[in-house]
Amino acid sequence: MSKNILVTGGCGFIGSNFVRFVLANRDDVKITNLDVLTYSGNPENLADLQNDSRYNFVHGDIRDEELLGKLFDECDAVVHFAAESHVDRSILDSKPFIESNVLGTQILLDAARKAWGTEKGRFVHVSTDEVYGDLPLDKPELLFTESTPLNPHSPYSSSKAASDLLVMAAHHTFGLNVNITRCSNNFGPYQFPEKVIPLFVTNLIEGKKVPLYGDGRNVRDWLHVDDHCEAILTVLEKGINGEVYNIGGNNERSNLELTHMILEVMGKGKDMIQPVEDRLGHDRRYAIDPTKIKTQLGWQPTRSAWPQALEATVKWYVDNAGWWQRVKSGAYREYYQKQYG
Ligand code: NAD
Ligand code: TDX
Repeated sequence: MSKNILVTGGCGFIGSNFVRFVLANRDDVKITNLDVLTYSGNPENLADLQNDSRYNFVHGDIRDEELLGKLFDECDAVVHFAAESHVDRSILDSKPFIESNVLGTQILLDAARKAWGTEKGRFVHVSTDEVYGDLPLDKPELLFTESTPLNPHSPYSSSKAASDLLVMAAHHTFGLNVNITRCSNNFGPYQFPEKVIPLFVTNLIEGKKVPLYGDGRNVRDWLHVDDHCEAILTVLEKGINGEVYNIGGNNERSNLELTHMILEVMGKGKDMIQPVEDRLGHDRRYAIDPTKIKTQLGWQPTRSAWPQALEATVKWYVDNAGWWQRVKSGAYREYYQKQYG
């Protein structure tokens, strides 16, 4: 097991849950969290670890080669979350996506290679199911497997697919020890309230309507963030060098079904739905086949069953209003204005 893990993007939604998950479940691990703190990076997400001697925060960019040189000397694995992560923002302005997701990943790979060569280290790249493109609604038997061709549609997913290819290039060309994980949509605590679940829940708490894109029939495959974190830790500990692992919980829901469930949990009526213009190039359906990670590495999702897991997540946002109110009052306001008018 790796003892000194460099986590990139650990102040974001999944990264912060991962840091907390690993420190709670492994006694002998130290984590350095490298995060530049973009709009979605929030050190408050890990405020409870401030005094934990096994946790160290470094405020910096994955594109800072000099800084990376020092950090890689002191770690034996990297789990790479840092990225621009929101599809709608990539449609408004794709440049930051290319800079962090593509260039940033390459700079990180180069630093890993220089520090570790082919003998040491592990590089786990956290990617997404969106790199496979989308699936039709009328063929429910079709799922994304690891051999589904990459066919990304948005600037976000294209930048993630580019980073996946660069990771495999570092493996084939330089022998870097790598894994790629491709997970479906996550939900849980500390998700930035631009993503659909925290956006809808916090809007409803504030008495606002929820903006549902298009006909609401688009389907997403939902997994609790802690199940994702456990899967990444499993890949870090047991993954075979050079392999890709899909992660998902076979939990497909249309956006309309999701919205109705949130409204029901929160005791609100369907009149709170505000149909809005569809997302440009809106992917119809994502659905992951997680057979490989289940059968080869023994991972199972245990925290994602609906409606309980969704109810618990809604409750977290109700109980932690201070957290998202501080987030929503910042730079996020400007973006919301641009996106939804
Ligand atoms: P997020 O936007 O909440 O967090 C991203 C974090 O990365 C932030 O803390 C940000 O400050 C940091 N960051 C961005 N650019 C950086 C840079 N140049 N240098 C250092 N830090 C930087 O995103 P998330 O939802 O937690 O997603 C994390 C990763 O998981 C992403 O790579 C994303 O593609 C992937 N993923 C997300 C989901 C999902 O449902 N959210 C599903 C599958 C995969
Ligand atoms: O206001 C909204 N209204 C709406 O109907 C928003 C923000 C979203 N939606 C729809 C669009 C999608 O079909 O809800 C669905 C989920 O949207 P997002 O939360 O933006 O997630 P998605 O675009 O599916 O991408 C997410 O999952 C894969 C993450 O943001 C990515 O980082 C991850 O790779």
